[in-house]
Amino acid sequence: MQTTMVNEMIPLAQPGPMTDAERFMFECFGYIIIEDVLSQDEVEETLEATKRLHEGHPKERLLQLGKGFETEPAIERLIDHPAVLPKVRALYGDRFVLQAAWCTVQPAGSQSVGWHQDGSSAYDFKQLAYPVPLVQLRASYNLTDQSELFMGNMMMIPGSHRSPVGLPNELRKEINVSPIQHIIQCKPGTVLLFHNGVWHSPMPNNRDFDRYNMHFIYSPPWLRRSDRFETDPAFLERTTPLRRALMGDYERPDTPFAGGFPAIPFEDNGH
Ligand SMILES: O=C(O)CCC(=O)C(=O)O
Repeated sequence: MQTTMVNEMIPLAQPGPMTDAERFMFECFGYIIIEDVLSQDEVEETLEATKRLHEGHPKERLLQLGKGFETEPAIERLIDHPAVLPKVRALYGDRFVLQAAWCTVQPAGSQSVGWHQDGSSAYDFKQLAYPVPLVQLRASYNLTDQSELFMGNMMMIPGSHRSPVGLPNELRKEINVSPIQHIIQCKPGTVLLFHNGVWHSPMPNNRDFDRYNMHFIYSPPWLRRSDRFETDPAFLERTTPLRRALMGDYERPDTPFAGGFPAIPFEDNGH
């Protein structure tokens, strides 16, 4: 190879509010990476919770289980994590909901390579507009070591959320699809925040331990939730006002002039 580049182009961001430079990176790449969001103790506690959720479920291929926050406090705490939520708010403004929370395992010695953009196969988000709008913003918490290749790492194609053409069909089950792809190598406790339009895939997990990621997907309030029809009333009753609002269980979400959408009680909103 004759061409070289001086840096590895990792879109690193700091925990907390989105800086202008981070916003620029997000808009260019479609994703940013926030390191050290969870301490080792928090990673362990969350990992235990995710393993409990998957108990009794088959461990053959990638499996995603929703709404674990209803029963697992360690998962619930991540819904409005201060390292991440301000960035979600920077991208959406003050009205958004948790559309889904997927607790995802890529079992030891398994692979589910499949490059895709997030969205709905029933009505593809690409049909809405070009470039595909931000309607599912995913905060993906890595709970197991993914610092080397073939640990179930997320693979991403930076900037692909702006591509008017899709990744060719014949490449979608391949690991290496483009010289511009990135493979995220990161420690547990790192968060990847990405736009639904970015082409991505899990890398195979060739290790002898299961890979767990906890994905939180934030959306505009009118997008139908995908991990639940409604939130458990007992959870709504006992959780915090902010988390309750983020569940989006509005009584009449479709009243005119946004009347059905009560303001989300962010701390700095005077609530
Ligand atoms: O957890 C993973 O490895 C990938 C999940 C994913 O790509 C998705 O749910 O769209």
